[in-house]
Amino acid sequence: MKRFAVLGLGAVAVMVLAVHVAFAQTAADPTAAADAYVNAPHNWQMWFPASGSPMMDKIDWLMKYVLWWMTAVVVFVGALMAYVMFRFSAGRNKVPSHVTHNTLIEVIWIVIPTLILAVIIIPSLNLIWYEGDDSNPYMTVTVTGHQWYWEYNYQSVAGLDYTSYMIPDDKLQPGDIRRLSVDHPLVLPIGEKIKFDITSGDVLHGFYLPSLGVQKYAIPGTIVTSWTLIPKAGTYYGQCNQICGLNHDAMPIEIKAVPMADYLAWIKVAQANYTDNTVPTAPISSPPAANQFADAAAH
Ligand SMILES: [Cu+2]
Repeated sequence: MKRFAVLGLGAVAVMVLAVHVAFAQTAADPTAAADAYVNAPHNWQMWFPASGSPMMDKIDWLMKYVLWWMTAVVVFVGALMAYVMFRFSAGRNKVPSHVTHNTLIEVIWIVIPTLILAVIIIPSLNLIWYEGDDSNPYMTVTVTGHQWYWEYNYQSVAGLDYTSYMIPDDKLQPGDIRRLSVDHPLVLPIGEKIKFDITSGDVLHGFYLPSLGVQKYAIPGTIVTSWTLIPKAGTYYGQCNQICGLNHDAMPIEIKAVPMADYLAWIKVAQANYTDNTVPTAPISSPPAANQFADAAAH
């Protein structure tokens, strides 16, 4: 009997410990939900990355739509040229025609391309307007490019302004992605419109999020806006795509998109941990030169 009691107590203790560990983990990392889906480039990838936003859905659609029109035009013009080269070659067409005008055919070759341009320009303009409509966002983040890291300032959360550095190769942890993972990712709630005020603290940078369809210059002294809406919890990556100096390749963008409750929980953690992180005294990245030469030596 005594033995059973001891076993029972032991089982309860194990359960309590398990629950405690589970809660401790959730409490420690409110962005854990973003680990379930990782939208990152992979080897031999073709086409665009998997879409992570309605804007990217529309870009993807327009690209394929225009590609079909282009294919039709290339096939038609190619076939016409092949026919003309065969049928009217010097050997087969000894006495060339002197006809230089044909009103009907000239009207056709102006009207048809005009119609093709019209059916392309209408969805193109719609997409441009859609992309430019950053009205009524749930929140706005000021994104500042620096040589060579990003700074995220949450306008709706007083004091929440932190820097985001790439994790150097020698500090990668299991689960990190080389050259894409960062120390402090940009955390956003899913299903809400997020506006970006994009600027730079020094030179031109590029705020480029391929899977979300966002690509804007970060220009010193001015603010360029964009926006996104991420329906699915996950981790999304981007990179600076404007040559901005020695460590241009070392300023990736990592976004953790999590449910609203997790986002609100993360804000509390971030406010406690990220205070006064604007000017890092000891950035996690290796010094530029060492980082760069380490890379060169690895090849
Ligand atoms: Cu840059």
